[in-house]
Amino acid sequence: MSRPQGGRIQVPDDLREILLEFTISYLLEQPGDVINYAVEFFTRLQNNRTTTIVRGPSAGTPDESIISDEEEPPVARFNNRRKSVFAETYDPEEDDSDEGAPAVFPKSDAQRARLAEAVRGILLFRSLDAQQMQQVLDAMFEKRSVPGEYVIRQGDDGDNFYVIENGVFDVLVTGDDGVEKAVHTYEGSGSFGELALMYNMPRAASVRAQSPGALWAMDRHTFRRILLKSAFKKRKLYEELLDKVPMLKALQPYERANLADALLPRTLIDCELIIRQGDTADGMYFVEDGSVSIRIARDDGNEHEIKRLGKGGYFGELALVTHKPRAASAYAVGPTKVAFLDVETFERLLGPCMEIMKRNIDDYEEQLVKLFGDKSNLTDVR
Ligand code: 1OR
Ligand code: 1OR
Repeated sequence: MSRPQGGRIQVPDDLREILLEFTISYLLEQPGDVINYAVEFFTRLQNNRTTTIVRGPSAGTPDESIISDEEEPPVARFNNRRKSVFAETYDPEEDDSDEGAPAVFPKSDAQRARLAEAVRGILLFRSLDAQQMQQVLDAMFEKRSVPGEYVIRQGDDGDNFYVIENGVFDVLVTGDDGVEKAVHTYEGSGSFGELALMYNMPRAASVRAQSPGALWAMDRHTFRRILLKSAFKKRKLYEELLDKVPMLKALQPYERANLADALLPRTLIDCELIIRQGDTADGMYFVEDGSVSIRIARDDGNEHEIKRLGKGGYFGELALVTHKPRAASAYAVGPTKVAFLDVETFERLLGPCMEIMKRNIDDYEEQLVKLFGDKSNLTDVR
């Protein structure tokens, strides 16, 4: 803080920004104890500032081995939406959106079939039970778009949540410099428009049709009544876990939120088999609690532990990257909780982490040689 000659205290921009960030984070999460939350928040901020991924002796140039993450925000933060966060914040516990009759838009069998196809794979719908899913399908209505049409404009209030039936849609963000930039493109599937409805904030981005398109929309009220609690809970539940996985720092906060929607919890008992060496892969896992033993079968048939993973560790990615059978088996050590990510979502969401994963796989090979002298009697990981 500087004190210029006139005696007026100037608040540095950094300080203003950090305190604003902290306040927003506190208001969004409503954790109760301010001091404890502040300690946790600023520790996280400090850790995030210089996130490094330390590699083994096989590391290439120093530049390659350090992933600096100075831009990593300490909490999920979506563009310039924080300007209005004070106006309204979301507290799912005090959510009053349960009131009123749910909207029902009657549909023909053909429409139902098209809608069912469009919502398949929508991550936000994963935690719904059958009855909720039915309500969602009843409440959705069709909307067509023409090329160049803005379905959503950044800064507007949120009206609907959209599921894509077909068509190509660009996501555009106008930065502080006033320039509109494409940050993402949906090609014929997916959903958008949930952020403004979940967090009660202005639209974080614009969404513009690139081609003629067919959308299914759900109004704000229905979204909040049926989807909000489950989606919000899940994002919050997994936010902490995903924060602990260094590789995922390569994702933007928005992408991590999508990842949280996609994860499926699995509870395991001591010694339970999670992955069997040689099997075909259907997904990968993150360790939420407890530990996991990775074991490789030797020529004599005996299994040998090569690695133990704790909270924040991940496994089962190798077969997804190499498209080969599982290279090892994985077992729970004590009661353990893992989060499963299916292969389709892995391919869709973890593209930005691919380089880091591949580098870590290089390290597997190094370790392998150290452990066994050479890797000639084991399958090459590539
Ligand atoms: P919304 O209600 O804010 C715009 O309206 C929608 O665009 C938003 O919800 C999301 O559903 C969708 N950042 C923010 N919103 C995005 C993004 C995004 N991508 C799609 N939407 N980013 C792109 C990440 C690949 C981050 C840009 C910095
Ligand atoms: P997966 O899909 O092959 C088994 O299923 C998982 O165990 C694998 O993905 C990896 O996540 C993990 N070093 C460390 N982890 C390994 C190794 C490994 N093999 C498999 N996993 N290796 C080096 C030994 C110290 C073995 C390389 C073949």
